[in-house]
Amino acid sequence: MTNSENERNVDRRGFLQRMAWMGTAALWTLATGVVKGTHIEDTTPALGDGPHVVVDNFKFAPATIAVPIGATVTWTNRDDVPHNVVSTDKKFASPVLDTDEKFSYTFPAAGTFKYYCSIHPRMTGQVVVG
Ligand SMILES: [Cu+2]
Repeated sequence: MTNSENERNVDRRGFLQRMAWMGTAALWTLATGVVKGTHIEDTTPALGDGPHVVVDNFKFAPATIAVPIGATVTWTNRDDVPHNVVSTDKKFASPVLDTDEKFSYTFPAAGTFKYYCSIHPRMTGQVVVG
């Protein structure tokens, strides 16, 4: 083995060691990400705090929700098709919510606030505030 061949081999070993280290680092990052993801799911209540309406199977559930003045209602689309939440009186309107996306609106005054899904107008619900 000549001197220069020996140097090349050393170089290659160093390269392989760096690659192995990078692979370990990448795996560690992935593992940490998975742990973090699990951690968030474990500590966050499935439906969040406050009054909640779930959109599932082309229905708002509950269809009527009663909340105190100042409450923030959160809608979550648990359906596998997009829906939205649009106030009949144009008081609020969500963007189109894909699966698991949320929309929140705070109701500052008493009243009955009807809403529907403009994509599927037969989907209706109401928030009774007061
Ligand atoms: Cu819909």
